[in-house]
Amino acid sequence: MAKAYLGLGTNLGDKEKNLRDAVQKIGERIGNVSSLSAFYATIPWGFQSENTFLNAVACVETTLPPHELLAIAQQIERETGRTTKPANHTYADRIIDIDLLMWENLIINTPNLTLPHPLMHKRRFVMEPFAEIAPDVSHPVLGETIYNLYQYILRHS
Ligand code: PH2
Ligand code: MG
Ligand code: MG
Repeated sequence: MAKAYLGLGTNLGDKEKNLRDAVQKIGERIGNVSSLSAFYATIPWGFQSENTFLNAVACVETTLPPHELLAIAQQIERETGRTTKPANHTYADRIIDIDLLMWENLIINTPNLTLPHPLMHKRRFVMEPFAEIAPDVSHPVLGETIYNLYQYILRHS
């Protein structure tokens, strides 16, 4: 079994339900959700919106390789009601976003998937819930624990 870490975010509709529905589908189709962070209310990062986010991180134990996991996560996004994704590189309000943050300590760079997630260590809305459930996990590129990377964000914000 591989341990994969998923970042979840929503800023539209019934946000708690969106997260709970996504977690349930992840458990049914990707693997056992062995830990789930609290749900964190956060302000939009990188774009302007009046809709605040609810964010969480989950650890899932899976036999799926990363590209298959990603495809299923995207299918769950569509089913949970994510309709639009901007084609240009801007951010937009969304019912659910499921990002593959890490898959074990795998490092890959492909057109549709980069692991670890290239921006995760800069985002408090990811690193705070990640540090809650997996403080001792090491970032395979940066060589620091999730806890230390989160502390770095806190000191520099
Ligand atoms: N996701 C983004 C961009 N900005 N801000 C917050 N607070 N939470 C998110 O999940 C988020 C964001 C792109 O996926
Ligand atoms: Mg995202
Ligand atoms: Mg995404």
